Amino acid sequence: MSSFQKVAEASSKFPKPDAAFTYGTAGVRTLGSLLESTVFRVGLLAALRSKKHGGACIGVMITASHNKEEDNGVKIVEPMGEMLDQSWESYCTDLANAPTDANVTQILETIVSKENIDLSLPATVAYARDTRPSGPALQAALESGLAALEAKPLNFGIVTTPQLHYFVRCINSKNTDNPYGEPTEDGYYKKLAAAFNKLIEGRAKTDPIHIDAANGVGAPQVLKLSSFIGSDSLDIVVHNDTINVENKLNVECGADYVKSNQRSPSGVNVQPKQRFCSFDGDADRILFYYVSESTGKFNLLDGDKIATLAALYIKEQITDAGLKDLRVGVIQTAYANGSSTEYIQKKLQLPVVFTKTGVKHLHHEAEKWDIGVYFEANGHGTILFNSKARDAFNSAQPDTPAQDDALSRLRALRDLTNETVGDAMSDMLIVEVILRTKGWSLEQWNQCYTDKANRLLKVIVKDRTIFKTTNAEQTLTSPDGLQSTIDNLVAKYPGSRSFVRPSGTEDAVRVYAEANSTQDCDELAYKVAGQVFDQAGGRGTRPPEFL
Ligand code: 16G
Ligand code: MG
Repeated sequence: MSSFQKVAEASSKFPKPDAAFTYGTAGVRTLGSLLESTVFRVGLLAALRSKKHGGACIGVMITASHNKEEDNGVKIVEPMGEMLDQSWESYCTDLANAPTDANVTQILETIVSKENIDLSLPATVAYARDTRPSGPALQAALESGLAALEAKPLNFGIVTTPQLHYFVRCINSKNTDNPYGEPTEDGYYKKLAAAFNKLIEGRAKTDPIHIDAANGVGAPQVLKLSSFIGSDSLDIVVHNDTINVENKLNVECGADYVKSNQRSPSGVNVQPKQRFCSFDGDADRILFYYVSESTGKFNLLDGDKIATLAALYIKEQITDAGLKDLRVGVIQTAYANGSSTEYIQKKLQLPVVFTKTGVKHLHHEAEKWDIGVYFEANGHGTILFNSKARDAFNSAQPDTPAQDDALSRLRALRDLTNETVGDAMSDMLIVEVILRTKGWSLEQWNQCYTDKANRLLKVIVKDRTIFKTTNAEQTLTSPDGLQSTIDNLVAKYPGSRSFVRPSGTEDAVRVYAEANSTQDCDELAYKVAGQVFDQAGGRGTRPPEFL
């Protein structure tokens, strides 16, 4: 007789639809209407994960981020706020795809025995969702999963993804030497607001910051944050803030739209001198932009620009604080613009490490540094401070008042940062602090370096799993011969780069190219895409030969 009899009964209320699920780069993501059984089962797995961690609180976030409103998704958060350990991702995939209730309980039993889980331990799971219409039903399914394994449910309602990550870390660090904060929404706003107000002390107030909130959860949350900061310190104007009307979320707006289309979102009219940023649907990504006064041209400041700005500021602060032996590293992916890498290495004299695409890879690399700054070009990123950095900020003995000030700024910077995961609200304030400190407009910030021309194309092939990469996804090891074709093409365009990788989120192969001119870049991108199409069984229309 299974020890999971109650689970089997509860599971029968959430039959698996005829669909296949994968725990991918950012959890399971598909049409919200298909996800009830999966989210129920994620509840079961989260309960086991909590027991595996000796009863520590685990997080579950229900969101599909920048994807369309009908989609939804679910992901699990580890006790210190990180993404689910990769070794458990396949358990989630297996559970989600189990055809029958009996299969579900069998898989649970396998996990329990393989992972040596003591079922008598308590379990606690904190959860939240974004504004999607399918959210309430999925939340109910999750709660049934938690109840079936008697896990204690902590419902945080409708919040941003990074807020949920933050709450989980606060809960688990509460009684440690290094408590992260109060695990409440107000606690989050208070911590960020206090750190922000400390860092801008004595600086002149700037023009308002305009936010395109993608008609998502970031809209109400950033307004709450703003009320804690106070209008004496910062004016925030929120656009695309319609969260209660269907078919608005992420439609022609939000960070993903702005990055993919290289244009401002609909619903706003960006005027010269105005400072704009876009969040994505769950507010874990941010990008800035402005329109040139002289040319009227749209200019995007992406994750690479945020990483370089943050690295510049940190380098200055640790120098001013006399903490020169802290190791600061910047983590990027192959999508980082080559000019940003060059700026960090040559101008800032800081090391750059490349990882595979996906936040978890960057995050883990950043953990290896005393201060690790990581950002994907798409606007997802944060800064991590290890215990050596924290101790230095807290207990280094300053020789001068200037060093003392720099140390207190570093402490406040750490408080302003959501170290669990990229956070649009926190990142927005970090950027604001640095720009104010330097007295820079977005245009002045943009002048730090000039992006190389770049293009991202998508090719649909028969089987994208034949694409295997190494060297942080920059070199193909399969299909045979394709990499040398790419190398030969790249050699024809000075200062260029191109790489090909299978997408982790859709059935496509991505082709990236950059070069010194737009013409070279487009030519290279389309030529590489054509070769991918020819050599790997392209489907649909062959990419055009550019020119
Ligand atoms: C996911 C990742 C993002 C990555 C993107 C790549 C998280 C939270 N999100 O959205 O970091 O840039 O996938 O997508 O990890 P791709 O594999 O389809 O190019
Ligand atoms: Mg997101």
